[in-house]
Amino acid sequence: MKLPDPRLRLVSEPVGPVTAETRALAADMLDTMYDAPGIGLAAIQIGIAKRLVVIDLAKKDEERCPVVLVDPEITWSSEERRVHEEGCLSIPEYYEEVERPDRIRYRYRTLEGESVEQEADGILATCIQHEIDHLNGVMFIDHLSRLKRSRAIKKFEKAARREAEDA
Ligand code: K2U
Ligand code: ZN
Repeated sequence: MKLPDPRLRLVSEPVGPVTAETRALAADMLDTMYDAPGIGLAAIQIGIAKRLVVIDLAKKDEERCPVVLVDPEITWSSEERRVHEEGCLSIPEYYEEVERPDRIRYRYRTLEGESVEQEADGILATCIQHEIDHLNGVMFIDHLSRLKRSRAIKKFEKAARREAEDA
């Protein structure tokens, strides 16, 4: 789903116990993510308001390394913050610098149902924070200055209107 679709602002429901349906959804999300291509995807971006995230930082010529995060949450974030250019599959062709905590600790359940807590930094920390934002209806443009954010939203509302006229 693309901006300005209001469903992107939903707070997603916890997945709870992993079922075959959860695994099927994770597989769909990974297909969508690899097609985009992207390095992360939250279920809401394909219209399912569930707290499920898929990530794969592997470059296109590297061995794929998909990670599925069920009901992920950030349990700690560093004082140090870092700026990273971010994009979003729901806000195509729009990239801006976003400042976020440089290192985080996060907890999630795997598709096998085990609970894991890990630390992340660099692009992985950026991506996990970006995806967990999606689960809470927050998008990276919400971290920008009001001026930049309003410019981005106007740009997408114009594009959405143009599409409606062409349709
Ligand atoms: O949630 C999404 O829209 C997927 C993003 C995740 C992401 C955004 C910013 C920084 C890291 C990850 C897509 O992967 S956007 C495409 C992309 C690919 C590589 C690096 C940055 C953005
Ligand atoms: Zn995004």
